[in-house]
Amino acid sequence: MKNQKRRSWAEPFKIKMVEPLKMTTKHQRETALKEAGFNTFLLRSEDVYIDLLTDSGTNAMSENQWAGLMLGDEAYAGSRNYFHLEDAVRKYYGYKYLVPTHQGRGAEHLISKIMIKPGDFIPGNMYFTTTRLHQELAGGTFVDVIIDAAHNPSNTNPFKGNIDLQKLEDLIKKVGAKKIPYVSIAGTVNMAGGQPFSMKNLKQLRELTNKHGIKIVFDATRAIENAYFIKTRETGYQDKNIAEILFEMCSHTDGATMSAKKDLLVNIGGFLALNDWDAFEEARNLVVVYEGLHTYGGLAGRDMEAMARGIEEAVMFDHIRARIGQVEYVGNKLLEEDVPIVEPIGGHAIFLDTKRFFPHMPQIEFPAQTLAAEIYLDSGVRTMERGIVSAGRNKETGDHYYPKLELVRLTFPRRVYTQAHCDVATESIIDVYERRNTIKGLKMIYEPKYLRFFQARFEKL
Ligand code: P61
Repeated sequence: MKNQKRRSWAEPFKIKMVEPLKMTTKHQRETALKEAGFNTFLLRSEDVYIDLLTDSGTNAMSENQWAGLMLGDEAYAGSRNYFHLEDAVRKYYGYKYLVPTHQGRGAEHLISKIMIKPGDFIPGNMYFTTTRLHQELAGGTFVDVIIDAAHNPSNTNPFKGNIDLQKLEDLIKKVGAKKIPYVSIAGTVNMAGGQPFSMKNLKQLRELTNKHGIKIVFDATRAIENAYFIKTRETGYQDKNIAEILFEMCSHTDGATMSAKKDLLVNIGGFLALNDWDAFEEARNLVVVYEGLHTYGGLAGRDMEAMARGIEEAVMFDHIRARIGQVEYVGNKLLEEDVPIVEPIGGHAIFLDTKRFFPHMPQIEFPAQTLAAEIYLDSGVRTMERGIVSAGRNKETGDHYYPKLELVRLTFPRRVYTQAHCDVATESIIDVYERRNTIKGLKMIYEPKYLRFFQARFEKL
């Protein structure tokens, strides 16, 4: 004990209200899993013990956010909560104009419709499922320009979310800048394992895109987590606070799409933020068609209030350090037991590397889907597939994409689970790892057309 390193943080909150969890037997979980077609998205949440499916909308709000709900101004037009949110977005993200949306994909839909013409190309630092689909539905083609290291789970580059500027230049040469309306850059790249980009890389990207008149649209969903990594890993940023780094990041971009269900500590909400008046005018008009009036965008006034208050809390250093610290805690425990995970440990989740976990299983037997099902069966812990099922099919050839990364994501909702929950989840994964050679893969028996991973069904081989 004496020699043990002192832990430098604990959760900067205490618990005021609790939500009971149901414990299930293995037999109950077997039945639930079969009914769900071996897809963790199709489980009833009541049958889940520790829910690490996602950090999206699953966060615990603070007393200040809950108090804010009571101040919801539910006017159809001109709600005061909209103006509060607009002020907060201007202050912390720095964009001039705000269009609220019901969640992130609502903003992706609008920006794709406004900026992409059929035949365009949209380079980005790895695909995200909903982002790419909206780009494709608008007639565009996504092009992955993330650095190669991001596709290698064992590469420990601290900024695996960086854009490979050479790949981008090559694309510009090949298709011409006119066919590239914008570069789509995401903070702590989700599909790469929650990996950040550096400020240096973003600045270089800005220089290159300025040269060619190409815009940058920032997926700011987890921008604050990215800012934490810049502060802790990038030279020159140690003495800046999270809010300053966030503001600087946004200042190098032209606009942002936001799923507020992550960084911003709310259960629902999102926005599109822009600097260009013309694009804003169009977004403000289109939002009326798809989401709701431009001063609520599909949200209740109270949701916008909770979001505005969430921004203030999300940039607090103690909060973000504890949030990412919890993820690191789990990752380090798994590494101690030699369980293969994506390194460095990312911001919102631990990603199990199933190519190393199940070296005997071909990708077409859905190793990550199999592992997510197996973990649920073992302990009632729910995780998510991020591999071949999530990647979907090539829209031209109709064949599966075979992504290099075949991962299971253990995603940590903010301010929800204790260290003991983390220990239970970790122990379950270690147990499954110990009997990994006895586990058989799956076959897909139902495949929906869009975002198939949400609703696909499987059977045991
Ligand atoms: C998640 F399995 N993420 O990580 P919306 N950009 C980014 C996201 O992470 C994101 C959205 C845009 C989710 C929910 C989810 O394939 C899936 O508010 C970086 O969810 O519309 C969402 O924001 C979209 C899970 C989404 C998935 C798509 O769990």
